[in-house]
Amino acid sequence: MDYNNADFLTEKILSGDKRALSRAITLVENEDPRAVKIERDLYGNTGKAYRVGITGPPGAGKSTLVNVLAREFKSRGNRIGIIAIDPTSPFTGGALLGDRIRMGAALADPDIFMRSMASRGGTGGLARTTTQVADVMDAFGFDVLIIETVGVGQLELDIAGSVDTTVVVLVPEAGGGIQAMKAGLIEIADIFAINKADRDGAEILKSELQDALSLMPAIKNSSWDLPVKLTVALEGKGVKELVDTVYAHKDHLEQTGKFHINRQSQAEIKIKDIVRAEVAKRLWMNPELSTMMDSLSRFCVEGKIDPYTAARSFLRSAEVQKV
Ligand SMILES: Nc1nc2c(ncn2[C@@H]2O[C@H](COP(=O)(O)OP(=O)(O)OP(=O)(O)O)[C@@H](O)[C@H]2O)c(=O)[nH]1
Ligand SMILES: [Mg+2]
Repeated sequence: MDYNNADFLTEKILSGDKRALSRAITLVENEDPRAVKIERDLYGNTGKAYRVGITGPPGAGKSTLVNVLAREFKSRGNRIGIIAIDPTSPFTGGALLGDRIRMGAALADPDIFMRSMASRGGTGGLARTTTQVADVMDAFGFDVLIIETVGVGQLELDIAGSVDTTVVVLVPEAGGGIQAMKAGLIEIADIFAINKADRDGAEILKSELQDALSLMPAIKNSSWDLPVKLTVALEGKGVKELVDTVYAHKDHLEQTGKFHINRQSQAEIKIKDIVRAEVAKRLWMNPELSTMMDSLSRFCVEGKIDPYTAARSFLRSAEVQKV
């Protein structure tokens, strides 16, 4: 038995071995076949961690906030797992190093485990395997999972489908409320944190946001009043209140039954992803279909057929062959 063996890793993860956890996460990230076995065997132990997403524009102070949030959650008796989605290339390591420095204090803590992932291959500001990594960390026994993802235009929307509470971090700047509305951040936010509130304009942004919110009927009619909190992550200010607000949102989800509904739609997304990948694999790996694809693509270039008709004949052929 060793750290390359799936059963060994599963057993060690359940007994709290962080080295096994790190190793399994690497297998998941690399989409190694052993990861599927580990994920399946661990699945019965997932679902206990409360998942909090931290998103927002680059440089808003998300990592700094995650660091202080993690310590606040810990002071309330929780063990914390952090996943930081690094928007840059996995090969430079630059942002990874940066995150390690900004989260320095939290990292030295045995109750806080941090993992950076490259966002490559994924959409929605999440790495493709983020939810699988989160599941493995969940099974390990963390009480709270914090997922940091960079907000890049529309692309952070996926985070909202992967966590229980989404905190959108903004910073004071002119027109920030309008920008948040345009970028669709209001739709995904469960809580707003205006960070860098030590700077001018935080109160103005807060009232801008509240004005924008009052204009949105869907949000006005919701039984959850979208809170806008001020934080100074660098000084740890407002962090207790922010954690209180996360717990208030959790209570709201549980009391309204939304917690269960959200978790179910997250499970549906996971199943669909697996089905999609499996279908694609079957189609692309089939030798006869592959030959057919060669011809079809050639016919397209030669102007004999359009891609839609080509796709339809391809699918018909897959059906006939019962692929
Ligand atoms: N003045 C002030 N600066 C802050 C505050 N919080 C974070 N910063 C600074 O803002 C800069 C960016 O902080 P990060 O925590 O790296 O921000 P981020 O959103 O994680 O950045 P990316 O992950 O690169 O998008 C750093 O220099 C922080 O020290 C704050 O509350 N006030
Ligand atoms: Mg960061």
